Amino acid sequence: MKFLNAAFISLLLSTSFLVNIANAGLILEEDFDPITSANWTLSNGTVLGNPVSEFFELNALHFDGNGARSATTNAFDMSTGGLLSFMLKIGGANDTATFEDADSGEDVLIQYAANDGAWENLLVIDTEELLYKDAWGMVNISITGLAMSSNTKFQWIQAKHSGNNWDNWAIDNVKLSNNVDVPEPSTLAIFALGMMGLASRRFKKKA
Ligand SMILES: [Ca+2]
Ligand SMILES: [Ca+2]
Ligand SMILES: [Ca+2]
Ligand SMILES: [Ca+2]
Repeated sequence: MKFLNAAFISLLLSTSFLVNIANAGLILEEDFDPITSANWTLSNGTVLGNPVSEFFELNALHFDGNGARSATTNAFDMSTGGLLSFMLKIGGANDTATFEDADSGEDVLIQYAANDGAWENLLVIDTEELLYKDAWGMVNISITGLAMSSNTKFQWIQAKHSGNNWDNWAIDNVKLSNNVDVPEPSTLAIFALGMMGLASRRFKKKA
């Protein structure tokens, strides 16, 4: 009976180990429904939601107002590299109250800062880019090279625009993952067998 308990516990341990590995890659997930404020430092970005029918899914982080418009994440360990993905829409010829046509030269920059260094561009998105003009499109950015630090922050920023109510854009469904070394199944099996062996030895000693 005791041995069965020990075996069961080691099985539980190895199962939870498996679950941890499966989730280890995703380190930031934000759908703004509602926003997790602790994830962000915002400047002239507002979370708007239904009934803004032009949004991708319920609420989105919408950029408006005077001054540089930006959203900055916390720092993450990106030393193994990874992937940043999000949905983006930029005001175009449709010219609505929520998405006024952003003009040429009013680029949206996605940047990183490694180990508290200077902000560097990961991607510059021209506001005339067809993929995101008046329509939601997905952006995928591989985190490689100098962005791979143990302390990397990310930000979205539009420094140039015509001020309050002009030249709008929004983001939704931000996901950041880092690459993890996933142990091979054989390693896991050996680990589980080892746990069972230890448990049975402990039982035998007691008996
Ligand atoms: Ca959303
Ligand atoms: Ca404009
Ligand atoms: Ca435009
Ligand atoms: Ca403008």
